[in-house]
Amino acid sequence: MDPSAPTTPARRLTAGDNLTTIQSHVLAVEASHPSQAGSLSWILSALSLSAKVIASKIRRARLNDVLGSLDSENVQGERQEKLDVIANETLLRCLGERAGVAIVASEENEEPILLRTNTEGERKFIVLFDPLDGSANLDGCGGVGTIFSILRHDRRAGSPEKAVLQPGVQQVAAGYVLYGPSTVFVLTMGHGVDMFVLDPAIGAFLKVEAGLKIPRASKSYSCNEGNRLTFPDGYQKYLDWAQHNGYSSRYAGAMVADVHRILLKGGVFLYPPTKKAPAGKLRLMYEANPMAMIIEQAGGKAFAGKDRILEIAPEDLHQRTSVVLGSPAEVDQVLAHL
Ligand code: P6P
Repeated sequence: MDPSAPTTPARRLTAGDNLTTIQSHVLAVEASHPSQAGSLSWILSALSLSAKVIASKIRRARLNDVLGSLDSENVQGERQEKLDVIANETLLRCLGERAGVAIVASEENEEPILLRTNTEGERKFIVLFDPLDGSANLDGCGGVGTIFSILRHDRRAGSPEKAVLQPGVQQVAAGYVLYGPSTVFVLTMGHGVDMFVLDPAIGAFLKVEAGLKIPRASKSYSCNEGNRLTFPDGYQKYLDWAQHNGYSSRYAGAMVADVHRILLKGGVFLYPPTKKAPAGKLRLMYEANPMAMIIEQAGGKAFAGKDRILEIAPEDLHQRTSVVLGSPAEVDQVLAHL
């Protein structure tokens, strides 16, 4: 026997060795759905790269003095955090280098940005995103996230402003990144919901959950009760009912953190109309629609009042909506009071 031979046999990879990255997952999905073949993998790779860069910036923000807000406001009239701008620029740069992206649209930019036009028959996409959702939580080291929505680009739609205005049912993929105790990437390509966690040791997102399903029911609701007195009556009646029926309340103040908890544990997230935001606060195109696709793909429901969010016909890139989403039984309870 060769004396230089290892004394113990190389450990064989077992099924427990998790080596499914986002890239290999996306290629597998595209292989089993030829209609999507070869189109999304480069775009999702750009989103994965952006998430790693943003996660790195967030984790060292206080050390590198990039916490805190700027004197500027975004198109929403909201104070911008330094990391809002950094996250936005990271996504614009990573997506801008992908030939499959025709248009990008961001919460931080007034207008959509036309990157390239598609030739006849060529498949290109529109990527909309909220680069750093819940960024007001950063100073307190709370959960923040990136939310994205991917639509097909139909060059016959005319201007970028018109091309982006598609209902949520037209999304070909959607998801979010939660920068929490770990960095979690949750993705749907229309065939279920899968979850990946960043392994910083190798710099890859590895699949940890496949085909996530939201619990059918759970006695937990999530809303900013500081606005309760300005909610329409039906929502106030629901909160009375929930509190008389032993429901718990959890609210992180960042949609990604609240929705992720509900996706895994069940419950219902509500952002009703308020006096300050009579149409609701959350943005339809790059917050409500992607989250609604994720929740519905996981077996949940997502409504704006009595309307299914994914069927709302958008009129403006930055239009707002109310949101009730989560476990089907819990969403039904809210709707029954409206
Ligand atoms: P409020 C963050 O600003 C955000 O857009 C969502 O992430 C979050 O769910 C909501 O607004 C929080 O709003 O009024 O409760 O602070």
